[in-house]
Amino acid sequence: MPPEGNLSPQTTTTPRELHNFIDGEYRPGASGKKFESRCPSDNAVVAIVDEASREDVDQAVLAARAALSGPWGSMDLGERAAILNRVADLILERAQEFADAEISDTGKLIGPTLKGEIPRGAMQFRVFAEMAKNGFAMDAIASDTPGGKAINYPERAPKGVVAAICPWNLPFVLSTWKIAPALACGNAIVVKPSEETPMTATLLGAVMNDAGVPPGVYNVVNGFGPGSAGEFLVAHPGVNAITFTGETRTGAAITAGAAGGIKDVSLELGGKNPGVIFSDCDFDKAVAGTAASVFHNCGQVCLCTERLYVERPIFDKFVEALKAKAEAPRPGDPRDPATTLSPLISLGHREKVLRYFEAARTDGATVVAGGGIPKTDGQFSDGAWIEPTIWTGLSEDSRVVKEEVFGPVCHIQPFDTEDQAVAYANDSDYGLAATVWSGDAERARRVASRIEAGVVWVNGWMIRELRSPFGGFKKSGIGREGGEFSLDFYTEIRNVCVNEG
Ligand code: NAD
Ligand code: 6OD
Repeated sequence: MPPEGNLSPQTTTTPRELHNFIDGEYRPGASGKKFESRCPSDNAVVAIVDEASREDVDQAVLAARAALSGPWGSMDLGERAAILNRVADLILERAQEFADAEISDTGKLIGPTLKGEIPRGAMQFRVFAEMAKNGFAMDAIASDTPGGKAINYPERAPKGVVAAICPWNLPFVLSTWKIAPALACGNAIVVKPSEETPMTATLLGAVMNDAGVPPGVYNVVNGFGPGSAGEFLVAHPGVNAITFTGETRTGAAITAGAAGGIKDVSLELGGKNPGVIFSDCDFDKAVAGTAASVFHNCGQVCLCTERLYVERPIFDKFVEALKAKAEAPRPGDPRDPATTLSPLISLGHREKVLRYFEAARTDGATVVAGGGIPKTDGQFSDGAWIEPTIWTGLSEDSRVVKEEVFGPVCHIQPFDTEDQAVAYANDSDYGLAATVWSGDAERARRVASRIEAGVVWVNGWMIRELRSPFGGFKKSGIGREGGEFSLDFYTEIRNVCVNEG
């Protein structure tokens, strides 16, 4: 088996052996417990992973704490920025390896993985290297109070040891989203990848070493949530802050686990994102953009649209056009550029999605497209495939309209007035993302400003600037990350008040 710091191209017959990455080295787990990771396109075992015990997590956190008082803690910001830029360079040099690892874990399509997600992970390090290079200076505040004249100098200090608990849907993009700002701000980090997708975070350990990141600054512990690495990390007294992306109910459990230690928590949680399509939209662009927003990555992006509201005059035409888009993608080998459908993350997740298919039928949905499992041949017949699925005819309180499915699905509802569309869009416990499609720029902006969501796209989807704020309203999360918006979470602010009286 190849060592995890140098992943050769995957063959499904030779699973990789993955250790935890602690204090700059790959270490076997202390308990000897292991778990399997499978590729969902054919259900083959692709990795045998050491499950981190409480002792392993303790070692990782202690290594991170020790690193804070080593060279990393006192490093010049320009030098830290240079190291982060080297991390980016090395990811790009090894992009094929990272893409191969990500595909093995997720069954994602080669094109968007190699050309999109891996370079985007590298770009996170560039963005935060640039910010570190410029310093994190804040404006001084002069004051003249009855207590005396003074100048206040707010300054940023690292938070300490950050725990990053990551999901499986965009493993590299969403873990680097946390790792890059944490390191740029001078913290040390312990990453807990999803048990479904341990590879890219593990491989990144070797890149960190090669780039000159001191041992202990970047650590990876593999395992599950409750009773495993996730829970041990959240409870560890040496962790100062927890950044989490995943399901809303997991976010609630993590917040409860962190409360006793008064640890800061940043939560990027679930969504049930609406798309509002007015009759005056550019029809073809709205259909293409909406299809991408529903079906991309098999619907497994927190920003995917699952509720569509279409103005009545174009409702039937829109439903027909989206049906054609739903029926086009084809399953197959994710490494073949001709494959256009990727699988769900696991057979277990497919069971959950199939239960929603059943719930939609029970509630009386019209199944416009999909609703089942696509035909696949040979080795791929064991994969976690699902048909892109469209429903109409449900009431707004049906389960598939209310709950996040996290698959390539949507329900389409007609609307008659702008107020009704906004009311539909906001009638959700979640508030992560939304789209508005209209040729009337003023109306589109007006509607966008009334939608309760952390990001509202007008006439587009997934145009995501890494320096823009990201996070959710309501049960979609707490806090904002992205560019400067990450700084308040990854740093403590100290105010130095100089008396000039
Ligand atoms: P999940 O909540 O099941 O798991 C996420 C991570 O939390 C995993 O690493 C898991 O092992 C860990 N975990 C689970 N229980 C834990 C516990 N009690 N203590 C500590 N760690 C625990 O989420 P998932 O299934 O991996 O991802 C899909 C979900 O993530 C969807 O709901 C999706 O909307 C959401 N998501 C949100 C965003 C966002 O930015 N808002 C982005 C991507 C995914
Ligand atoms: O900004 C991005 O690149 C991106 N893919 C964000 C997705 C977030 C939630 O899954």
